[in-house]
Amino acid sequence: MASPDAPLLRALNGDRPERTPVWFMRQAGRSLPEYRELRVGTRMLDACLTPDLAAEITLQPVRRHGVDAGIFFSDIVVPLRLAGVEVEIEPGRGPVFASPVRTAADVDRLTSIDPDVVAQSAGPIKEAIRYVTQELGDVPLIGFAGAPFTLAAYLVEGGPSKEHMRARAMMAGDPASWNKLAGWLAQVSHAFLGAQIEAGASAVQLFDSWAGSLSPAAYRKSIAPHSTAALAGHDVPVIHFGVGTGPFLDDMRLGGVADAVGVDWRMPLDEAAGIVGEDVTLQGNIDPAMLQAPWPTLEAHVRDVLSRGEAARAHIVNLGHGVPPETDPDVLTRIVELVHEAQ
Ligand code: 1CP
Repeated sequence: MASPDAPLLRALNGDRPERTPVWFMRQAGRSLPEYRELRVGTRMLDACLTPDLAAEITLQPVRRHGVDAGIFFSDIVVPLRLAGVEVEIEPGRGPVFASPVRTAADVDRLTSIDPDVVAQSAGPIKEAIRYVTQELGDVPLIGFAGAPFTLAAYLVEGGPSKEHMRARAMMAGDPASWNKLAGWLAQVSHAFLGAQIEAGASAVQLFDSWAGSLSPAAYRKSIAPHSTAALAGHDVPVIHFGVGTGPFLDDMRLGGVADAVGVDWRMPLDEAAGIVGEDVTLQGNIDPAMLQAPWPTLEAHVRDVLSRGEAARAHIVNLGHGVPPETDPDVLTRIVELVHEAQ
């Protein structure tokens, strides 16, 4: 069991531990050679649902970098697979659905699946998490889920897209179908988070990676209530993350449901702190592009992030988005050392 004194949990609670906590979105997988070796011959979603593989991949970056949290190795579309939706993750591309959900009839068909199925079929995930949390000892495990909009962005399109036009078009043109779809996705993500918490996750992160494609008005009206529902009643701290959410950053607090808000690399943390106020922790926001810069440039950037983070009630260091696959893992280890040593 993670200790309540773990720096990550203290920071989520609004404290400033002696050591600033640091972890990296997408630390599990991709940039690690030991990950690529383990994954040979296993499809991504099969790896997610094989307990010993998922557990080992979750632990790899914690051992290697000494980060302050593990993030469970899985994917935002795993609960959809558990619900029986036909989805694969194509290498180099991302989630692809056999049948995009575009019309009112498509939405009716999908949402007739009982979201309780997710909880009932979450056995492999819970098994992996029970093992991981035992191995992690004092270090907290972060569980996660996709927010309804980011999941819908894939489902409606049928795969990855740039501006998520079809999901936004459904929202604008057929709000009844949109609310039905987003409401169902909220229940699916809620069940996925519940399974992870039940098995031992100490905190959760809701990824609304693509929320930045929305206007503040659309976010407030058509998204925030569903994201709030995905988190309702879970009694562990919540981190809420999106890319490009500067124009509605205060809404990302979800009226106080989020204990921490993730900030991407575009907005300095002191500016973000001025917007969200003193009731929320900030997470971020090293520019992933900086990981390619010479160390003195990167070091100065990390120190700047740390110093601007002092404007928030508490700060969890992370990247502004996920670790790019081509990242040299030693650079991540060096950042962890720097953050832990910095006063
Ligand atoms: O074969 C592979 O290695 C596939 C690459 C991969 C990996 C390692 C995918 C496909 N997903 C994952 C794991 C994953 N996905 C994690 C693991 C834990 C960790 O963070 O280390 C997490 C938290 C996710 C969440 C996820 N999946 C998000 C939100 C986070 C983010 O980066 O914004 C999103 C948008 C997805 C969809 C997805 N899955 C995979 C890819 C390549 C994508 C993005 C596709 C796109 O660009 O639209």
